[in-house]
Amino acid sequence: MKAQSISAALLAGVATCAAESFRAIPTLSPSVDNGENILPTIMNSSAIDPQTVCPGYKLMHMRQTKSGVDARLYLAGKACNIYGSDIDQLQLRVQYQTRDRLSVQIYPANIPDGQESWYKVDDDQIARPLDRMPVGPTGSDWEFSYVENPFSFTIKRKSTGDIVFSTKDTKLVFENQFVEWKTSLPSNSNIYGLGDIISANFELKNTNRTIYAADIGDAPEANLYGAHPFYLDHRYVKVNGATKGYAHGVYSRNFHGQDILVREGGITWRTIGGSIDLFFFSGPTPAKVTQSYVSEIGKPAMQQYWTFGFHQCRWGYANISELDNVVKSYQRFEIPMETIWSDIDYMDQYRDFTVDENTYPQVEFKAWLDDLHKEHLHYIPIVDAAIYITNPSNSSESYPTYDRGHELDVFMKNPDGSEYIGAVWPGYTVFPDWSAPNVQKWWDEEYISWHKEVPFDGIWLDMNEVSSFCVGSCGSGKINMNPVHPPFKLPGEKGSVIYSYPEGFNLTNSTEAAAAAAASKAQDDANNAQNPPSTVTTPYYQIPAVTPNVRNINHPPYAINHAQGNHDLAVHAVSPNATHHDGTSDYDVHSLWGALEIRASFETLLKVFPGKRPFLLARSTGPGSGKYAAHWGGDNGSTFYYMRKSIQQALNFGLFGIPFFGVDTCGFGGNSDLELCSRWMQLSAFFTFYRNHNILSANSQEAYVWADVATAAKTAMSIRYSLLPYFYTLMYHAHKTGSTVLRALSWEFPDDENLINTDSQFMVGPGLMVVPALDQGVTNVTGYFPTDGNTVWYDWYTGAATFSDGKNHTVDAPLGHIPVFIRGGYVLPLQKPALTTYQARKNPFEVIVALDKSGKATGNVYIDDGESHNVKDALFVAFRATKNSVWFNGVSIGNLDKLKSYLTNVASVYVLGVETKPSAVKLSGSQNCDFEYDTQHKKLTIKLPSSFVYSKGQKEITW
Ligand code: MIG
Repeated sequence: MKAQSISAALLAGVATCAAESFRAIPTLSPSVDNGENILPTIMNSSAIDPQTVCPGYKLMHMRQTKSGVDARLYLAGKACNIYGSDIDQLQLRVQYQTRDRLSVQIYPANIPDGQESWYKVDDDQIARPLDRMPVGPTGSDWEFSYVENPFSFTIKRKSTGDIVFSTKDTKLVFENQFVEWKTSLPSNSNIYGLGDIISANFELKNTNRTIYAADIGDAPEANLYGAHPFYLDHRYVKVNGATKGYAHGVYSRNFHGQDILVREGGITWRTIGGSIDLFFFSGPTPAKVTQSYVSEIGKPAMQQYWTFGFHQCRWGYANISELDNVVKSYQRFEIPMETIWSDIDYMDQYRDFTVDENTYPQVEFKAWLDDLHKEHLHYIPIVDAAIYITNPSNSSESYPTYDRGHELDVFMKNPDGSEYIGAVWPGYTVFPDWSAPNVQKWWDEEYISWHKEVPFDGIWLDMNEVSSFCVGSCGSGKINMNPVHPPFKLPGEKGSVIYSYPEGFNLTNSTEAAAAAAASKAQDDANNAQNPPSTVTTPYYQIPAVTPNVRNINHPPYAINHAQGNHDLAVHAVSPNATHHDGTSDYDVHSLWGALEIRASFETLLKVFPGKRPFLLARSTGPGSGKYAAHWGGDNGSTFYYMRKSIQQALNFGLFGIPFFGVDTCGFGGNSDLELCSRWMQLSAFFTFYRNHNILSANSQEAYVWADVATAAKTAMSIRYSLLPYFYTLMYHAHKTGSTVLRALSWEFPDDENLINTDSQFMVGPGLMVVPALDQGVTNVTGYFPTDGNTVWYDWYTGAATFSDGKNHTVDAPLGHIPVFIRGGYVLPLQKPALTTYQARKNPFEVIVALDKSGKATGNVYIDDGESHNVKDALFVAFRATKNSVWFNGVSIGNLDKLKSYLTNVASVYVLGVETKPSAVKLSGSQNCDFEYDTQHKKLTIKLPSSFVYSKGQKEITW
């Protein structure tokens, strides 16, 4: 069947489909997701400071090893048993692993059988940087020193004499449910990272960073979906009167729930388990720090070329004809749209690996997807972490995905060995256990067979914190009730209608804003009348006292500042006592569920698409997840605030090794509006992952909904699609070296102290700077134009040199215009844009050569087939420019004939910063080229003959 006829038929059917058949299913009471109301220890003024009562440790028996030193630490006095039971004897292991990497590890010397996971991270699950070729103390840039009693240690960078980390004059506290160490920071230290958190400032000062994977909307300062206990410390010192920046990185390989208290003078690290497993990366540039860190945790996956196209998603595309209408509308308005996504709407009653036969009938859907693929467009559906559990008493019900998984014994358990049953969208659910022996087989088979019915191109992994809408195994003994409705209203349901708008909506749309405000108040009043707001505001739950050598994993004695559900770890997540096949409790590995699902899913997609790069987008991530997946910033809101924060999120995930990153453009929660969506469609066009996504029932926000947004989006997209070869090449470098793609200005200009907190503008690679307008109602924006002495910033739109003085300047930014600057010294590879990446790759290439003050520039372009997992054929062309020439130097692997269709001609070279009109432009010293010179903007445009293509070997153009 043809798409045309299908969609016509469906369009005719829309009216009847809209009146959804009502299923009478019981709704879970909101109380199922209530935990205890706990006072986090850091907010408890009567909580005892372990430093005042604990004895610390005494170092003995130090001995040299091949890579460093080993020693024993003995409890130096009476156990304090403050938030757990003190461990008597610890092992200290120091390894000078490479010149720039030092490891300091402290863990119990005698770990009883079955308790390994209490203290150590499984190296197979999360890669541990190893001392493959230890350099020893003399070959290292680091120096480890210590005090015996009470034990403390200090880490110094030899080349700078800088003390980067010291526990001096503090006590180490090491208990079975609590580890505390304190380090001092000098006043010139600037800390970044420690996520997944959105914070007031890019640079972290006086802030509490809690790490515990949570299904929680993007609340500021809250512990969000992933666990990334890594920070970059960037310090500025005066050397001979000039300011110099030195950076190092610290990775604390601990994934237990934890509070990291960052203060002016130091950091207090408190975790509710695990051990001390620290790695120091000496930089000294920020770029080198991230490369070293990311190379150890796992370098980012190379992405397929099409994934750089624009993605459209929303929660609430109710049927195939709605999807079809979105695709067609983008085409009609000639706005590039590469990939259409499905949220949970397509599923049969929210069950993974199904389609709803009423709204997404499988045969028609497959035909529609086949037609989509013929147009070189793509499709990505969501897959939720939780698996519906078949109701055994309903003989008409069939959910083989669960039945097969149950048969293969792949789900998480209760401590008594029964299946752990929580609740998510479909009702009572079970959860895959990534340590179950058969789990990969089951997961593979579900996808392989489903892909035959629903030919998707990538997978979106949601809810993998892992989220559950009730406390504990709430479905145990109740699955005869399945399916059940979640214990809350869906967005758009009565009482949960969305009335919010971006900041300033009342200024731009006053009548609508007033009506929305009134409706919102009426809804709140009605809700309050029905369910008076609870009066319990103070925490009531008293954590039981420590029982020696017994762990309380449901309510650990130290309460981390977990932002979800009154701080109870069991709320809106699988509970701490859920148990895995390898014997671990959720308590010990909670924050790694997402990372493990990501890894398993990557293996699966390699089987679904043999030889091709898997595309995965995941919500909960950990160190190394970038090796397999992309990430989005989670449930932001449709506000200018979240648009601004998206830059900080992108930069942080760059530090965490997940450079393929984007946020829900135009905003997820709440209604968007013309102004915000226009700004945001333009801003996100410069992120690696570019997707518009919206919550169920909020006003539509596709780029064509407002004429002005359509125009703004097209403008920014034509720049993005021109830059696809540049983006793709940057991703290639990230994949090969662990480098970042979106960059903080401070990483590119590491000696400029003015950039400490700059996350309102950013770099794409080394050669492009974006200075977006981020506030409502503005028509200009003030940006900082850093310089390294040789820097020239060229306006993207005119090619003219602009400010290059290391100062703030205000530039025009009327709605529909995003200020973008090219950095002199860099060569950017481009290609003429098109409506799809497939078409764009058929267009001629172009090159921008942006000269710096000394008349130089370098850059490169990487070209392959855009999809192979193991690349066999590829071309890499390096560019090197001087005042009056540019050289192309190509090197290749494999057979370039296979890349022929991608090696279109290089049509033009634009040279920026050419002071005077040249008399001639020559190819290889002889052949004359056409050229134009723009005197006003000092821009030379060289037209190359149509035979000019990227190739192996050298080519030279002179002027
Ligand atoms: O609890 O699938 O972050 O992108 O639209 C909500 C519905 C579940 C959360 C994801 C969001 C997605 C939504 N999901």
